[in-house]
Amino acid sequence: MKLKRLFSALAAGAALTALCATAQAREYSVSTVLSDAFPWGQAAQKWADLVNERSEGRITLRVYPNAQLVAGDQTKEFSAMRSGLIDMAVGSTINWSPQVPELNLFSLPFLMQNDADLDAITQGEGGKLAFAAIEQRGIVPLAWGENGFRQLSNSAKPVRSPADLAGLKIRVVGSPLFQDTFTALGANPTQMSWADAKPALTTGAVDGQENPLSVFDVARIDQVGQKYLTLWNYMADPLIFAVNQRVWKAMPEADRELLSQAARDAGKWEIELSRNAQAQRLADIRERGVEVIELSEAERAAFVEATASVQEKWAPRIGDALMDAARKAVAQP
Ligand code: X2X
Repeated sequence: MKLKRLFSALAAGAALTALCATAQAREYSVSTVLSDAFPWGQAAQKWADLVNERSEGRITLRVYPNAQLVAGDQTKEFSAMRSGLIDMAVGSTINWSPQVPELNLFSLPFLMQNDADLDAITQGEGGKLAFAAIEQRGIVPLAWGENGFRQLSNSAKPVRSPADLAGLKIRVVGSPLFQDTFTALGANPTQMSWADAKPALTTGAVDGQENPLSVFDVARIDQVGQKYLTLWNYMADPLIFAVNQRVWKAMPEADRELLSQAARDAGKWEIELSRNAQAQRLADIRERGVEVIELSEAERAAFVEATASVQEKWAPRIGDALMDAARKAVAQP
């Protein structure tokens, strides 16, 4: 009799545990622009995998690539996350800058020259200020990843100077700063989403585009007539792992910590992965017959000079504190 009671108590206990587990099991949406064929999508998937593993299946992050949760309009991702339409995202500073002007910092032409400059900003005071700006707008930023230094390609000719860009139609992201940069360079910038970019290159509606080597490589941009690739490291867009504030507040503290640590681990993993692949990607791109143009110091300086007005115009929108922190960071030897 006693034993029977014990068994039924145990059974009830097990049922209760199962119920709690189901009650606690949660799924969240994560938006990205690029799929897991690219480092960007892999960053989000890594985050999802780590969270799933560390929560023993209790928390599922479901990744929705190709900006599909905002019908392909990547510059709406931040607003959609803020309104709660999207729970989380791994997003580019470029795409969020229409809503978070401070993030234009990373799009300033020729502010950063290399990975060390980028890290000095994101890992220092600049990174803290950028995260504070995001937080102020109702989103909780957790960690950095990266899309990478953006290089310029076109179908017409080797571009070595601003004069070579004269009149070339260049697809740029739907962020006003890019319009200014390419106008200052004498090109003819056309804003469109990534979803529209490849078709526009295919038909020749535009002559060129700018994206990191990983994107050029994986999306096979060489196959849509982009024969010339200028390595100019004119800017880099970091990725940010982030969560809607209400979703965040509703989570138990332990889950927040789990999610946040997993984001930092996934970001670190993706940054390494992305950087380590650079040399091979460039070799593959050359192998496919793309002419790669490397600039001398003097050639690069001409681009820097031509775009100086863009930094001047945008610095006030980014804010003095962030501009100062970034300028100090890149001045470090
Ligand atoms: O649209 C682009 O060029 C891309 C994929 O790099 C971004 O989303 C910033």
